[in-house]
Amino acid sequence: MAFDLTGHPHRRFNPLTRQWVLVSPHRNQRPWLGQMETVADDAQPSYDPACYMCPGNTRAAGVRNSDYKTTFVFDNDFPALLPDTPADNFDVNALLVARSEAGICRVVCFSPRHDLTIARMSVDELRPVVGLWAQQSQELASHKFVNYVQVFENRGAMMGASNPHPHGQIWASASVPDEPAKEQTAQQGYMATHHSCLLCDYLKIERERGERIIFENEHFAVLVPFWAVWPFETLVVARGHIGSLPGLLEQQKDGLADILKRLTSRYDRLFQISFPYSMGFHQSPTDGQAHPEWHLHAHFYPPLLRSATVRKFMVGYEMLGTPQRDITAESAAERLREMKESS
Ligand code: H2U
Ligand code: ZN
Repeated sequence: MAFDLTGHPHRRFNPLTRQWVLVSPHRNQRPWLGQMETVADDAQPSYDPACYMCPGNTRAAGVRNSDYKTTFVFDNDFPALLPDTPADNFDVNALLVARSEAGICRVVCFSPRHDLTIARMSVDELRPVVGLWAQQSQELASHKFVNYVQVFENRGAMMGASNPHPHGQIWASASVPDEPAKEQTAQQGYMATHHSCLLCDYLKIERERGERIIFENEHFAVLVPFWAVWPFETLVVARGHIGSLPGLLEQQKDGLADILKRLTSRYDRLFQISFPYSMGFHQSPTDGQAHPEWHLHAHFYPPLLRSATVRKFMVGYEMLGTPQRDITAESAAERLREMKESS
């Protein structure tokens, strides 16, 4: 009996984090065969006087938002990191180890409209969001103590977003957080061995094979990575070897805005709801070193599995062993490829 990726349980390797995922395709739980209940989309007003992100409203700290027309950025009033944290270490026998962490946390409103989402915004409206992410990444990196800028969005109550107003966050920190740190080690290791970029080479293979590519434009490609853990996880990869958001040319920023709109509108169609996810960009650290190994990309991690209400839980074996999935990356990609995009 020959080993077959579509029929036999197997482990797949994530070369970016050097971790494994267990795939059980023999269970063949094609998620679209499950019950398809639709959930009432709680329609939002275009302006909510009680929202701390709407233009002109007052936030928890008593500060008033400007009457912004496109995007708006502010320092998080309840920041997880503080810029003036003194640098120090704590170490008891290498067993009780702590390091102080300085940082800056900001909130980015994508639109003055309370009722929009990335999927419902136009590409023209998304373009300033991409521009702001790049500008903020650059500005935050200019603070001497900042070595990494993490741009992300928690979308939907299921992912813990505190407010439906379209927004994301940016945390700039003195340390490179664990996920990009793992990816950095892997990208450096790959470049040292192969004398080429891990994600450039990976994207080339995926474009040749086609089975996990969802769609692409001139500047970015969207695929379900071979090693995806979340059922409809996707990877947005820059087609050129670009290390960071500030490194994007203007037409590449246009390309990214187009990709974001198209991907999220496909997601919304999948289970006919405003699709929840956590997404974020991984980019080069800002530690003053050259990082030729870094290749800009975004991860979308949506929790839903089978319908608007049936989510994947990372429990049991995944907490104690390794992450596991039934539906293969290839069938998730096929499903997302079938979805229509909205304009
Ligand atoms: P999330 O929805 O992704 O949790 O982000 C909202 C952030 O907004 C959250 O980190 C901040 C919270 O601290 N916030 C303010 O900065 N000001 C407020 O008035 C309320 C919430
Ligand atoms: Zn609002």
